[in-house]
Amino acid sequence: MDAARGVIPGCPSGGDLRPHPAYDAVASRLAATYSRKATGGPMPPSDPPQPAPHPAGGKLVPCPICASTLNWEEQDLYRYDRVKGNYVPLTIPPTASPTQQAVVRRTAFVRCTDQDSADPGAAHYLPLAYGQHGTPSVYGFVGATNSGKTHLLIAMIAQMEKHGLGFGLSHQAINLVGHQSLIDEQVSPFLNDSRVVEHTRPGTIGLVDIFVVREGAGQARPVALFDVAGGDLLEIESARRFLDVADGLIFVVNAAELGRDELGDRTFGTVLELLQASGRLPELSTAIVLSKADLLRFDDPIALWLRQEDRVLDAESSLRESTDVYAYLQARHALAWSRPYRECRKATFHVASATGSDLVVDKTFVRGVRPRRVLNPLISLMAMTGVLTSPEARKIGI
Ligand SMILES: Nc1nc2c(ncn2[C@@H]2O[C@H](COP(=O)(O)OP(=O)(O)O)[C@@H](O)[C@H]2O)c(=O)[nH]1
Ligand SMILES: [Mg+2]
Ligand SMILES: [Zn+2]
Repeated sequence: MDAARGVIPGCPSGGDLRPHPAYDAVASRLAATYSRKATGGPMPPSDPPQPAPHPAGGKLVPCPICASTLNWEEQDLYRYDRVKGNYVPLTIPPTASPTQQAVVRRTAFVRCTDQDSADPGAAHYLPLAYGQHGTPSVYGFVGATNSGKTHLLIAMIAQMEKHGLGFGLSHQAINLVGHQSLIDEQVSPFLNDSRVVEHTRPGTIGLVDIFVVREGAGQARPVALFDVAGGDLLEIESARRFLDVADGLIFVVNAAELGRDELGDRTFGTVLELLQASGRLPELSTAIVLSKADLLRFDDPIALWLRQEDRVLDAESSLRESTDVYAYLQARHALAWSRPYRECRKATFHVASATGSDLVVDKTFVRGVRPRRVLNPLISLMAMTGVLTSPEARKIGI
């Protein structure tokens, strides 16, 4: 093996649990996690949390876009008018039958006025279903521009659409209009025609899609996925507001950047410092994803993990993968990239490739697109943030 490429001689991988310094670090954190659990410390509650009831009745739901609190039962309803390309007030005729009302309400939106915007008319719209289930979970992707956030997110949605989440989990998109255009304009060209996904507009924190996820016959929980543009996060007010409502973050480590800068990705530091300042770090869970791992396909143990199954919820395998990725980052002098693991409440490390290959000609991946292991980070994050509540899910995260 080639030490110059950062391959770890004898690095533990797969089923081979040989002692490695990194194991001490992760194993002691795991032990602490278990003892916290045993002593009733701050672990996920046994029942999914419920949205706060409003003192005067109704249900309070934080808006994932601007962090203001909405009383869900008092909202006027809107619908998206395709012809006008805008949202218009929705009136349900009083003569409509309960079934007709339910059908109309499935595509209804509530309006949230952007209090902090300079434009007094600025507003955004959330699907009515967002506030009608258990407490929503809000996840965002963090990483420098070009780290692979958008491709990872689109590959996740593609795999969810194609294969589902697996092991008895069901999911359903709740912003039907937005979901369909996401599929038509981004997911399908990426998966079917191997097209490169367009860059996120700089300076935006974009809500990409919202699903409700249900474990067996359990309560449905909304999960909102945000693509956070990299770069000058400190400059973007919406980034700060987003961090006030986020429950989980997917930190994207760009495999192509390892070894170039020992200080790691500045975006990670910026986000962690903002969270530190607002006192939110101890509440947050994180999945740290070594993305574009196809570029490391000659490096054990990354190649080995890249070949493993996706859509797996297995605490032991998750710990082994976390340990291997941590050890790999250490060997590549890239431990700065593992900072979210040191500072957040719970973390997992993952190996993933959104595209499966790297050669791009004329905005097309010429060897085709084959996402590898993109859903495990999302599944782990759902486990760590209490969306999944099975005994195995509760053991995920170090
Ligand atoms: N080899 C490889 N390249 C990727 C992968 N994902 C993204 N890329 C490349 O990295 C570039 C930036 O990805 P993008 O998702 O736009 O990054 P973002 O700025 O963090 O959203 C893309 O144009 C792709 O060419 C991957 O899984 N493997
Ligand atoms: Mg992007
Ligand atoms: Zn809002």
